[in-house]
Amino acid sequence: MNFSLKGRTYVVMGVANKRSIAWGIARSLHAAGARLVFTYASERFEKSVRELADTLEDDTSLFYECDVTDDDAVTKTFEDIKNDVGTIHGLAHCIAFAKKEDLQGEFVDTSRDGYLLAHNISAYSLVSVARAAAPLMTEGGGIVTLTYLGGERVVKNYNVMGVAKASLDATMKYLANDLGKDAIRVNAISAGPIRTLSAKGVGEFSTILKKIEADAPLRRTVTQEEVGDTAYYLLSDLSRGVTGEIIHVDSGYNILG
Ligand code: NDP
Ligand code: KAL
Repeated sequence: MNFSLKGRTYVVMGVANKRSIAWGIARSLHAAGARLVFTYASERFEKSVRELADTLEDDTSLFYECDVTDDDAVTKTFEDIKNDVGTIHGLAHCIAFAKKEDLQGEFVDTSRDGYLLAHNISAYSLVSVARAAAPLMTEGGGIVTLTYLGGERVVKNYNVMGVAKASLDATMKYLANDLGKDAIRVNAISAGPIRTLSAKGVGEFSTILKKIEADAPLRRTVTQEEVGDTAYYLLSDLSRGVTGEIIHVDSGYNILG
């Protein structure tokens, strides 16, 4: 069995900057020999994604704008990718968003608007992206999404995003069941807290990191590289018997009572 990704193409959605988990995934896939296709929400991040990709050795990456709240944009992005590269072998979905005011205080105060926005971008987007990407995975493939413990348990301040992650986790499993007959596997990585742009400005983030360092079985936080290598595992044939699974890359924190 050959676990190199040479000759394979993977779409990576959600690189904002060098701290993004998506960038950790991109580097692991690239190190394994994959060709990369990047998508970003708006022009605002295009330059930074292109500059990062430029740092990859022998870079042959492609770039597309794709706001996942827009069904036509999602459809067009994957049509363009099909025209430009043909077959793809997998996809990393590293996208989430909620309004700042819904990530503090009490969950009971979440507005209908805020609830729908968080679910639209953070959970439904996996459905629309999987539907658009599946026809390009003519040799089978893998889809990986990023989730967090706050979807399984109540975590202070995570609020509406926790409910959206619970929806994302179930979405991942239903997609795994639908797409399995086409040899497409769908899995999630539940990452421990990592300081990224999304985490910036989040109250008490440093306290959360300190708690992981004190209590997690490995007594340390995890890195983008560690999540990236697990994504490589899930997107390669190493995990060929695994689908509908949530792998925690969190120093073991989730096993604590
Ligand atoms: P980043 O801020 O680096 O990435 C978040 C990404 O979401 C951005 O690239 C942003 O795109 C994208 N995004 C937001 N709205 C849209 C949209 N409408 N269309 C397309 N893309 C959109 O943060 P992370 O790397 O931390 O987040 C990646 C994933 O990891 C998220 O699902 C997050 O919930 C999850 N996660 C993060 C953890 C952490 O501690 N950091 C822990 C567990 C899970 P753009 O930049 O182009 O706006
Ligand atoms: C318990 C934790 C800390 C509490 C809070 C909330 C974290 C929510 C994640 C969510 C994705 C953050 C946002 O949507 C931020 C957004 O309102 C403002 N930021 C932006 O618009 C930037 C510029 C762009 C790039 O961000 C996005 N997302 O588009 C959770 C911690 C311990 C773990 C984390 C951070 C989990 C997670 O899901 O990210």
